[in-house]
Amino acid sequence: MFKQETMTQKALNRLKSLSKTKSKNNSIGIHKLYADDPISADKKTWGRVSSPSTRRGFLKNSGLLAMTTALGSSIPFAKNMPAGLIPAAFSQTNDAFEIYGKEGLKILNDRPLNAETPAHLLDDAVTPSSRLFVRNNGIPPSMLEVSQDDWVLKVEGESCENPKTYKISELKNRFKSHTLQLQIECGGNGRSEFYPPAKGNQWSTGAVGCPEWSGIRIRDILEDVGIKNDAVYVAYEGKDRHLSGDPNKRSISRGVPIWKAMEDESLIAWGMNGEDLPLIHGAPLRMICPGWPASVSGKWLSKILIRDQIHDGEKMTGQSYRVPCEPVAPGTKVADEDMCIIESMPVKSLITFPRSGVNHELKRPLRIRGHAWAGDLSVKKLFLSIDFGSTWQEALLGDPINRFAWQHWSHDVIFPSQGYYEVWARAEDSNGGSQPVVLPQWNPRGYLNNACHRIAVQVKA
Ligand SMILES: Nc1nc2c(c(=O)[nH]1)N[C@H]1C(S)=C(S)[C@@H](COP(=O)(O)O)O[C@H]1N2
Ligand SMILES: [Mo]
Repeated sequence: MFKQETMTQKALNRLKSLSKTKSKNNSIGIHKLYADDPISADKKTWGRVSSPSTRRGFLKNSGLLAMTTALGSSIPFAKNMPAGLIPAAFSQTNDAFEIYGKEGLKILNDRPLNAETPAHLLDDAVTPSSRLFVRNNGIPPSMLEVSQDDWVLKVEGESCENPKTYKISELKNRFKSHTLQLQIECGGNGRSEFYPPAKGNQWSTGAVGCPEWSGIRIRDILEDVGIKNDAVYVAYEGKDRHLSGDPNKRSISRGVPIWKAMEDESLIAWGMNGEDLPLIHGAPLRMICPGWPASVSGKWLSKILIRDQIHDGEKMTGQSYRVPCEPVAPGTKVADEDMCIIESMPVKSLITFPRSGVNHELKRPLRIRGHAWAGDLSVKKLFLSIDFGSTWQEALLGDPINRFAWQHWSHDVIFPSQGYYEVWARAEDSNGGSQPVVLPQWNPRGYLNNACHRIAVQVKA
């Protein structure tokens, strides 16, 4: 899907000039640029106003790769390709603005690119790559930079006995491969519901997914280099760039305590759903530490650091991916030293069928289904309510296919009359913890919203 196209010399020159043009527009996302004034946006971005025929020629020459570079993210792509090198369709709605290889995602930001999946498109047992959310903090590397043959992974850090550099072929040949279905969820998923609102991507429910990943255990690599006794944390560095374009700044570099990195399901992955990792999801190599905020699952992985202290990389410190150590009133400013790092994500569930807003015939039962997950724990029970939480019915809940895979549930609901109903889903974890029906504890950055998902059903006689 993300196969590189043949590059002609002409296309390479074009790429160079595009990246120059792009830097002039550094401060503004292309989506916004086009929303404001599509015609002049075309001119600013491409240096000319194009006609449909010249555009077609351009696409044939340098293709998706050039668009990737121009947009500073992986290939946002317009569905219908009307006039304009970058179609004026970008200016209209999110529906007209598509990311290459994706289907029906909602774009929240295009610089950096962030897009979430509507709940009804997360219905698959295993999330296909076309439906996995995208969360970038910076500018991903280009297709040219992520070849499997040239890529190296360095392992070093204060608590690393013998720093080493591995080629991908070595990782594949020397260590045992594992394929597991593992859930990742952005720490900010659900942020849009908090009040007072928190800055950042206004995720609703769609920054979660559960694809099948293939790779090796992080533990096997750590043991290969040797871990000193004072090791505390394992962190990643990736090959994406800071939004400013400054090569000395990093967009994100996070990590996990060493025990989490040593778990059976913490992987260095090169594959997703039986194919090579798509560029947008971290090709050619990424970390997966499931059940924790997905920000610990570093994409475009180029370095693993074994640290003798809690990692202090970009977005590890300050207020990033942290919540108040003690509960605070909504709207409170909290000092950095009173913020604690988020570890396991809380219990949560999603209704993936039917889509909210369906009409349903009164005389038939309606089979509702979805998934549930619980960070490092598992889900023990799943309840549905059709009366705003007054009464709850227990759904049929399956076991995870492996630890850290989400669990599927379903239940036949019989509505007592025609009219407007809401179906609410509430999961309970293996420690007896439940999803809140209203909202969990407010926090300044709007993390960890695991409130019940609800859909609307109009029942007709
Ligand atoms: N190198 C790198 N790794 C990264 C990020 C990033 O911006 N750069 N974003 C993180 C965050 S915040 C999330 S939620 C997940 C998103 O993974 P996905 O885009 O494959 O869904 O990747 C994480 N890993
Ligand atoms: Mo995230």
